[in-house]
Amino acid sequence: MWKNLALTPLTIAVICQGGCTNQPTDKQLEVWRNEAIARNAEIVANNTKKAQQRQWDLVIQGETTTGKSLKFNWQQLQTLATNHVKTTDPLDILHSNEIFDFRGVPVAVLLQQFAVASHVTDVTFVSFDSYYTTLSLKDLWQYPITLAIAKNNKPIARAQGGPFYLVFPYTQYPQLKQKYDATNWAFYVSHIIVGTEPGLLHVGKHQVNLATLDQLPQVTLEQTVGYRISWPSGKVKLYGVRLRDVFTSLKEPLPAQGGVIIRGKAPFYEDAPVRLATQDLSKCDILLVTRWGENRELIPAKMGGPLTLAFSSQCPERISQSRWVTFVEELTTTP
Ligand SMILES: Nc1nc2c(c(=O)[nH]1)N[C@H]1C(S)=C(S)[C@@H](COP(=O)(O)O)O[C@H]1N2
Ligand SMILES: [Mo]
Repeated sequence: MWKNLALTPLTIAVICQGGCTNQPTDKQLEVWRNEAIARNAEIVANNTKKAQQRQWDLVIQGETTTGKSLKFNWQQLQTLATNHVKTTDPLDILHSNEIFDFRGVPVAVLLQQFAVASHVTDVTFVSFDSYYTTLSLKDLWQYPITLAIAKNNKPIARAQGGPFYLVFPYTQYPQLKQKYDATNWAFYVSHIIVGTEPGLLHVGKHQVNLATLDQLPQVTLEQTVGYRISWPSGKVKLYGVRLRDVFTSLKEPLPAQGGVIIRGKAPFYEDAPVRLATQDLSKCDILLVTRWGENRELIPAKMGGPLTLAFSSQCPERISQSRWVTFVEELTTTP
């Protein structure tokens, strides 16, 4: 991008070589070139700033006695990150025997600032890319399982799982290795969910809770699911409401030529939102799932709940190969 813009004046010069009368002078070229470079630098700086602000906030939410959520920005976490965990890193496969010095904030220190409801037993970490992993609350109190922001004194690059990388003190507490394997080491954590959040959906200007969703026509599917983490691999029962019924009940018109955007908690869904065409919503059952299994249980955070997106196996493949969004939070229409 940087290069493309900067080269534009040169490209013009090349095109004109055959017989343009108004060929730019070297001086003019240099002016254009500098302008292009300056404009690019500005765009890059702005994008970087936006991305950093968005990506480097860490949100803690879920079942608290006050119902409030907490947000920590990069600066606040820097200040809190005083704990050192010296451990091997199972995801650093080229250095699997090396002991690294991770600096970060123990999850327990973050949770202390949050009035955890007494019945909560687990905590789910959601990552930028929509990955999620769940740990027992008891272990988080007992061990210095840490959100690391530096590895051997250097900030952790995105490619290495940064800026917030969930690390386990394997070397000091080898028993943790039995309980939590490499799949629990979560890269680029963006949200910590204590227990499971109450079902709440934003639809345009409306907020819809689980009780309201329960009043809409209920649909049951029984099929294999497209979720990647912690769901059974065989056929599973899913219960919920059709997306199109949600819009109808709220008297929110669906744009005939447009569609719907389904956003989940992971910031990934902001950059690559799942879009469905209005026409597709009437082709087959596309559900907002509220319960699952033989006992119609609520969907816990460890399975991406309380609200998830599902596609009936009757849907054309083109549609059902969309992402099965977990932690669904918002539906919006798009022209
Ligand atoms: N954010 C995030 N963390 C993650 C994953 C992921 O896809 N996203 N994969 C997990 C799994 S299944 C493994 S085995 C390790 C290594 O993942 P990799 O092979 O993709 O590096 O990271 C774990 N942490
Ligand atoms: Mo994995």
